[in-house]
Formats: sequence, structure tokens, C-alpha cells
Amino acid sequence: MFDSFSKKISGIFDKLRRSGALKESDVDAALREIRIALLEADVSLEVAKKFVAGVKEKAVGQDIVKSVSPGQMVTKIVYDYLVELLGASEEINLNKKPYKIMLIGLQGAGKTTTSGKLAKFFTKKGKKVVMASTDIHRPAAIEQLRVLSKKISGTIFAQSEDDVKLSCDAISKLALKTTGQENADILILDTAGRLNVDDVRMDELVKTHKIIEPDETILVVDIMTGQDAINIAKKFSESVAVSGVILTRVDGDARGGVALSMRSITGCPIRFLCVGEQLDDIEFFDPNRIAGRLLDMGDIVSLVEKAQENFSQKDAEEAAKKMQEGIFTLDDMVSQMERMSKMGGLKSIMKMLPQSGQLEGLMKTHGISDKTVGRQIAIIKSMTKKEKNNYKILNGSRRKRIANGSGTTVQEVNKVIKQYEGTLGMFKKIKKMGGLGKLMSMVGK
Ligand SMILES: Nc1nc2c(ncn2[C@@H]2O[C@H](COP(=O)(O)OP(=O)(O)OP(=O)(O)O)[C@@H](O)[C@H]2O)c(=O)[nH]1
Ligand SMILES: [Mg+2]
Repeated sequence: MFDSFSKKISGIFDKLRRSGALKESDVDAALREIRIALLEADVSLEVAKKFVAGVKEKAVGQDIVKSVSPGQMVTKIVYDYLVELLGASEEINLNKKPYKIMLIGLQGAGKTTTSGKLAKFFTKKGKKVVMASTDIHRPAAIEQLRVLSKKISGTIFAQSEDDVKLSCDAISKLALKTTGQENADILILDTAGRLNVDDVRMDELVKTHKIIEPDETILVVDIMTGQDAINIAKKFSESVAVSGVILTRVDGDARGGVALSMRSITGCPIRFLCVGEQLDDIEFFDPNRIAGRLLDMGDIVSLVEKAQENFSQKDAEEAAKKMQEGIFTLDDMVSQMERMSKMGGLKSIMKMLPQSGQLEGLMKTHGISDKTVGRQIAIIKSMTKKEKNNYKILNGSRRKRIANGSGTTVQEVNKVIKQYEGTLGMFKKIKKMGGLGKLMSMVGK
């Protein structure tokens, strides 16, 4: 999900970054485009308006023009707002025994599948789970949950196969009784789907809710529902007190705006995202990650954390100083490559970077991969100290010796030297242009 939205948004930010110093009119134009992108992504008008106004207020309050990196600053403001809009992640806190969870939602939203996913999730954590279904309207609906429960060892299904004729109230009472008898930690109650929010069955839902007195009432929303999902959520939360939301079909190509509106419409946290039909296809909801994906910023946060683990402050300062001075030895190149491997290799770093799609394409065209990096390290390590200090002495016979020593080819050795020359040239250019700080302010990233 989010693909087209994040593409649009990153296009808007690219423009902002290119514009150098940022004027209020630039911000206004960008915000207009962001508003359109939000609406196209199925974010409700109300939420989109609030969003744009909030970003504008923050952006204007800051001294954008003088900022070193205006594009980044606006990105950050928008990012923070997205996180705020998505709402903090709040796990289900099993603070009671038994903890009663009831799932509600429109027909086909994914309630039954999600009941199974939750049951598996909690049994894996060592909890004893009882399941039951009050879906007496659709033939085989109860059977569907029974089949799922059989796949999850350790769960108990409350209804026996003879219980088909029971009313919703009777099933609810039976579910509570079984949970008590089994001394279970959790009861998961699946309910019948409503065709629409004016369904007469809404009363039935309210009644069941009263009998069960759930600790958690989860509204299951299919993210593909788009704008309608917002109205549905409103109506459901008017009938019963919803306490959490689970979004399903997040694996599809829906526009994702539903996720952005859900928190402010229901006032409830999004608990999980469902990303497929299998029982394990359920993920914790993490607003930072989603906001990052929306802005195509990748997991910048985790990249920074990983980098911090592997680069000491001193290392970083030294590297920056060398870069400023235009110094970059072959040994520096090796240590840079080794640090990258420690951080999980190029691929995993790429994934976390913005516009990673483009970068990956570039790497492919230039034949760069983790494997080639390993060979490049071997090549540099096969050089003598003298060669490393002055790569210009690397003549044909030396290159041949290095290739033999590192188990590579002369072509590969040539390539490493070329790459090194390129980097060196770039560093010298940076120095000429007034150092890294200046460059950063121009790039705005
Ligand atoms: N791709 C995908 N499919 C899902 C997901 N969740 C559920 N489904 C599929 O959606 C269909 C409907 O799911 P159910 O769990 O039966 O939905 P329900 O809300 O219980 O439906 P009713 O009981 O008829 O109201 C099934 O085919 C599921 O496999 C999801 O996260 N991703
Ligand atoms: Mg169902």
C-alpha cells in the first residue's frame, strides 16, 4: 500500500529541495500538492485540511529560509505530523484474566481470519485462548472459525458441533462459561459481519456486547474500503464502544489513507495490520515505520541506530574531517566497506534509505553488490603499504600480483582503482566547494 502516495510526496519534496532557499510561497505550493495527494490516498477531507494547516503552522513558525536544509526540515515536520495522525502504537495490554476480545466489522472485512491470527499470536506467547463465533446468519461461518482454531494448537473452541442452533445470546454465555471452566487467559469472540451500518443486526451486536462486556472491542476494517471505511468506523463506534482498530488487506494495493484517518475518526489506537491470508500475516502497528514508508524515507530511524552501533562518534568525526580535507586513503575505503558489511550489508542499508528503489537500480547498473564489496576489500588488502599510500605506482605487474593474491581478476583490480579515483575526486571537489557543510546545505538532504 501507499506506493502511489509516497511517490507523489517524494516528488513534492524533491522539488522543494531543488528550490534551494525556501520561500513561503514554495511551502504553500507544496502543501497544496500534499493536500491533493492526501485526498487521492483516501484521507478524509477533514483530516487532510487539519493536516495541512498543522504543517503550515509549524513550518511558518520556524526560520525556514535560514535553515541549513529546508527540504529536510519540511520533510521532518510532515513526518512528525504523519506519526501524530497515525497515533502512537499501543499494544493490547492483557491486564485482566480472562481478557475478553470481541471483533466487529462489516461483512468480509476479515474478522474471522483476524480472530484466528490473534489466537495464534497469543497462544504463541503462552496464553490459553478460547474462541467462539456468534455468526449464526451465514451458513458455515461458525465452521470456518472452528477449522481455523484446529490449526492453532492449544486453543479451545467453545461451541460443539451440536450447538448450531444456539442464539447469539446463548453462544455468548456459553463462551463466557467455557472461558471460566478452562481457566483461559483470553476469550476471542468473532461476530457476524454487518452488511451496512444501518443493519438491523446492529442491535444484536449491542446485545452481545452487553453480555460479553469485552475488555477490548476491535473494529476490523478492510483498508480497501477506502473513504467508506471512515463512515463505517464512525457508525460502529457510535453503537458500541470501540477500543481498538485492526486494518486488514494492507498487503493489497489500497491507497492507505484509511490508516491515516482511522485514529482521529475513532479516537482508538490501531493495534495491528493484517498483511495476508495466512495466520501469521499479522504485524504490530508502528506509526514511525508507516510514516517513513509514506514519505519514502525508509527506516531512517533504524539506519541511524544501526550506524550509531557501528560507528563511534570519534570515527565519524575523523571521517568527516578527512572528507573536509579531501583526504581519503585506500585504507579508509576498506574500513568504510567493512563497516557497511557490519551494518548488515549493502542490501539492508539500501532498504532503509530514501528512494531505495532508485539506488538499487543504480547499484545494479554499476554491478555493485555485497559479493563485489567482499572482493574489493580483498583486493585492497592485497596491496602493500606503499601501494596503498600511492596508488599511482600500481602498474601492470603490480595489478597482476594483486589480482592473484586476492583471487580476483586484473579487471576487478582496475575497477577498484577507478572507483577509488572517483571517490577521491569527489572529496577534492567537496573541499574546493567549501567543505561538507556547504555541500549539505546545497543538497538540502
Ligand atoms: N490479502 C488478504 N486477505 C485477507 C486478509 N484478511 C482476510 N483476508 C481474506 O478476506 C476474506 C474474508 O475474510 P473473513 O475473515 O472471512 O472476513 P469476515 O469479516 O469474517 O467475513 P464475514 O464473516 O462474512 O463478515 C477471506 O478470503 C480472507 O482470507 C488480509 O490481511 N489480506
Ligand atoms: Mg466471519
